[in-house]
Amino acid sequence: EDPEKLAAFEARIARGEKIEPADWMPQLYRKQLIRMIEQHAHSEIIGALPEGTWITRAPGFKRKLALMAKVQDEVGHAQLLYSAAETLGKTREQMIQDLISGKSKYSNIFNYPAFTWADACFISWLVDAGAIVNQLANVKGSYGPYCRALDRICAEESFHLKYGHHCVIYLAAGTPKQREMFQEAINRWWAPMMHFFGPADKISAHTQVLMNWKVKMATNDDTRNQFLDMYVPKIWELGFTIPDPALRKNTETGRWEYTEPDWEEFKRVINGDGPCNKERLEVRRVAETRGRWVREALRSATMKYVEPLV
Ligand code: FAQ
Repeated sequence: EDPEKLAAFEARIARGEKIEPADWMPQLYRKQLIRMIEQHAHSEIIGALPEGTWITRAPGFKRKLALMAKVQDEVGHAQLLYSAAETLGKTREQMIQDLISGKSKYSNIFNYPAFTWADACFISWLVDAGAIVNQLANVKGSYGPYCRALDRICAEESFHLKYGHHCVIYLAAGTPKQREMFQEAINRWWAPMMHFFGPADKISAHTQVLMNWKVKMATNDDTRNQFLDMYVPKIWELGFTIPDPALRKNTETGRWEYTEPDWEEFKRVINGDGPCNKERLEVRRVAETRGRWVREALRSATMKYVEPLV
């Protein structure tokens, strides 16, 4: 890599300038961004599945409508993110191929089943909350197309968060059975939620390089801590418990203490061996196969339309 170009690139980042697709960038910056944005896009598309199965079973017409709009938004976020990743030179077709072949990763948390309506509520409130903590930090990052996509995503996610919170408050203020359902959802989802922010800083592979180039604006432990800071008090306020006896805020350090998450389980799940990985990818494979004729028809319709004009 040309040291002068690299120094000029890093100086731009230090000044807080955005890097745009046609600008010079180190190969590693491009590679890391493709990896991260692509995984983020896949997470949105796979993330639509556990909640998506609840659209027809959501309690009441208004909840069905709201959930349908939310799921549609998540798929829209994937489209924005695939477009941002494409500016770096990887085609959307290749990204989809890498998703369905299992080569690319996506968020651990969507490999768990949403058994009950309360699980869907946990996702809408707390998984969205976790996603927002991460995205609000990275919106100030260095790559223009990713930041602009995140900006729009955050605006939409803030509605999802309100919707999710509303659903949870309803359960919390409901019958003992409804409260029990949400408590069970917390018990099931807490471990994956702790994993969601990524491995502990001391074992995270990419944090340092991503933070040097302002792609990632906070470490995994910092975003996890921020999430705990904002949401644990809200969960406790509603009278629910969190299945970690060691969870407490250390008032001296200002940091949360918790039982070390099981990173072996995390690794298994992100490498394809979680409770729902096969099922999630199968849904995407079927969609890809069933949608092929639509893509082909569109391509040939465009050709026919364009040809007479040339
Ligand atoms: N799941 O070195 P690090 C959402 C992998 S969007 C799976 O710490 P990094 C919206 C990582 O890729 C949720 N894999 O990695 C929604 C790497 O593997 P590799 C997604 C994970 O990149 C809500 C290895 O572990 N958000 O939820 C995870 O510095 C509700 C080493 O890890 C984003 O993607 C994980 N949780 O930090 C939708 C935001 N964590 O590639 C529907 C953008 C780590 O070497 C319903 N991404 N890995 O094979 C990021 O901010 C970062 O990529 C992190 C990971 C923080 C996720």
